[in-house]
Amino acid sequence: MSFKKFFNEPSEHEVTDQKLYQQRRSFIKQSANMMGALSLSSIAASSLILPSAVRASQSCDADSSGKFRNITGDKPNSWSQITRYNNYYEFSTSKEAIVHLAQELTIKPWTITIDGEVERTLTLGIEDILSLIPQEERIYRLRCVEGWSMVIPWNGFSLCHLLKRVQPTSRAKYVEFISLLRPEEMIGQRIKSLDWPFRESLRMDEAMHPLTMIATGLYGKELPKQNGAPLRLVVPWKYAFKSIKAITHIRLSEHRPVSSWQKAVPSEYGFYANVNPEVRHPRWTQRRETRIGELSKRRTQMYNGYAEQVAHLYQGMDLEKNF
Ligand SMILES: Nc1nc2c(c(=O)[nH]1)N[C@H]1C(S)=C(S)[C@@H](COP(=O)(O)O)O[C@H]1N2
Ligand SMILES: [Mo]
Repeated sequence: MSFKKFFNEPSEHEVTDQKLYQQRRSFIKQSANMMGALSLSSIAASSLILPSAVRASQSCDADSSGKFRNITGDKPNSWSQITRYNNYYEFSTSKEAIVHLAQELTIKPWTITIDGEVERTLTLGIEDILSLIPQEERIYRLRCVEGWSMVIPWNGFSLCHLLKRVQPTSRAKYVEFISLLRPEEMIGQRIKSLDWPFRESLRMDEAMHPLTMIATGLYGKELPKQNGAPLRLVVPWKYAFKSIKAITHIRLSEHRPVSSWQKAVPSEYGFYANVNPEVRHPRWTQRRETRIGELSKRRTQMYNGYAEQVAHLYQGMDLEKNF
């Protein structure tokens, strides 16, 4: 099956916004040319056969073009604030050291495999992903569990645009993300600060929510290595440790996976990790936060300011228990 057929088939009836559709057409034209030169050998031939329709519950129909550009109206932090103060235990536990140590990482070539409870296992190169899914800018809050926050202008796309392409089975209830394991380049992996590789997971409906994003860029430039290049997850209503960097593997499963921080300290890090000023971390309150670059503290908002978009996902749940 041709590359063109592969990417056109599902988009034609799923994309409702005419402009985005046109944009995508020209994207596909461009990338089809480009792909002629590029090798598709990394993609298993069987994975190229896509179903003509995707079940409604799993489709990415909430077309998000422009809708989530900056729903909180925040002013972004500077490039230097965002790229010089990072958490990335694969390199170091020191936030200021990451910018230097992460430059050792080789990010080309890079492939990502999506498997588990799917009809079609898919292995894609980062170039394939960039050319098949239109990228948009979204300014999102990032709230670390330690009490600091930033506002970050990401470039990327809703994760659901990628997930719908593997056609999740009816047993797919969770989505697990696994980071790169490469201790030769990731010197923090030579010590057991965590059980490597780093893992995170979401419930299926959280993963399919259009706010949930795969970031591939920052401020319109390539994503810096310290921020998770070439691709990382961004879930703006959850504490930032859920936003896993340097993803190489996505696995859909029936049973709830255990994520790295949950495994390391289950009493402090729950599966949900939704930003919630009412539920304290065992060692500190979550009521306030320090926006990097500001002197006085801000009040932390429920779901990090995204309650209108995501509160319905947790209706009826005891948030003290499901922290
Ligand atoms: N693979 C991986 N992803 C990770 C982490 C990590 O240690 N390893 N740290 C998390 C934490 S605790 C935070 S606060 C954010 C920081 O993202 P930033 O450096 O882009 O601001 O990345 C998250 N993603
Ligand atoms: Mo964090």
